[in-house]
Amino acid sequence: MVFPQHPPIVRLGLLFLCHLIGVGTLLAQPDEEMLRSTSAPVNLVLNPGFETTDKNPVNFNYIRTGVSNWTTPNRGFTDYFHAQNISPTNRAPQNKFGYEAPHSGQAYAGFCVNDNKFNMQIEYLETRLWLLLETNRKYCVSLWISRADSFGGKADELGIYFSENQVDVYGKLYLTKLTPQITFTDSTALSNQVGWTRLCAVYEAKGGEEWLTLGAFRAKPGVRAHYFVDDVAVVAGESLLDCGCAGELAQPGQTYTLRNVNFAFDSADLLADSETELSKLLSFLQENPDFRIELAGHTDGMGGDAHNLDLSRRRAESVRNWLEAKGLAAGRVECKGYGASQPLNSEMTAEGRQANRRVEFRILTP
Ligand SMILES: [Ca+2]
Repeated sequence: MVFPQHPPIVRLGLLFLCHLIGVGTLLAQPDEEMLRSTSAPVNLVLNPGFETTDKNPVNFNYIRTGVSNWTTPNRGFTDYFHAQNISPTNRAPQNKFGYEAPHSGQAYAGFCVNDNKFNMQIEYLETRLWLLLETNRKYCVSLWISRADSFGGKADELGIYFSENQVDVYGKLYLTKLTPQITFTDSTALSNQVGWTRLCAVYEAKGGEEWLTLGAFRAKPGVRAHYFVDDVAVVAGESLLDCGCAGELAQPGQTYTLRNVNFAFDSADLLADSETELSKLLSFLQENPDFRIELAGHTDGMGGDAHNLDLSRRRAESVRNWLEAKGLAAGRVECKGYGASQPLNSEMTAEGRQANRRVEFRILTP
């Protein structure tokens, strides 16, 4: 189902009306008051796991013909797989593209990136968000993918394009004129054929975005690949750590600067306001028990080199001690002090020096 063009508040009213008069609401609609009163992150994607359908899910094979709240922007036939489908080609876990159990529930979607045999299969998924994105607010955008077994190729990148208006080029094939705001290039994730991998990014909204389009916007002719997709999410979140973007944080060269982790002047004593971010780091490490990290302390350029090296190392160790005091197993954190040798900003201003005083972490490769 695709909602008609009404602003969100009108849509809420329509949904409520449908509910009152018993027109089978096809989705488990969140209640807006409940959404606004809860502190838990709310997914702005409706029907994120493709479980809710407008028709009996045993009978159709394409997203556009029956999956609630999802459509396609072009003429590609984006696939739908359901455990109960009468056609073995569109069943889950086994179907015409390979074997994969749903990441959630009984269903998932799938799209071809290209098909050099028929040269007509480039497929996308499109959905209307539950609420408009807010100006300058940051969101965690994530989905689970699995590359299908049947094609040898893989995409170099997948993208997500946010727009105020619905993308509708039905009759055309490619969306290559669009520039997705988010591009996923994690080669390991895009290659993986066994089980599901999460793609994840932080997106700062322009404001007013209401539609999300997902697929390969830079497909190369001759590449033939198919991806299964499940559990698409857009929730408020500030950083890769907030969002639990494990694969992205583990990319080679990726360093994450802890936000609002501060120390008493010229000391390794953590200030109390550091605990919010440190708690996120602790949760992240507990959710990803295979990860080991290096914590790197950095000072500004005030003070002597030897003193700064020592202070920066002790600050990293303070963070490690905090994590271990909260239950993190020993041996998962290495500490380094870099003193003032790796400034991020000018030492000439107070703001610059403040940015240079920091603790970073990077995930160590096994
Ligand atoms: Ca699902």
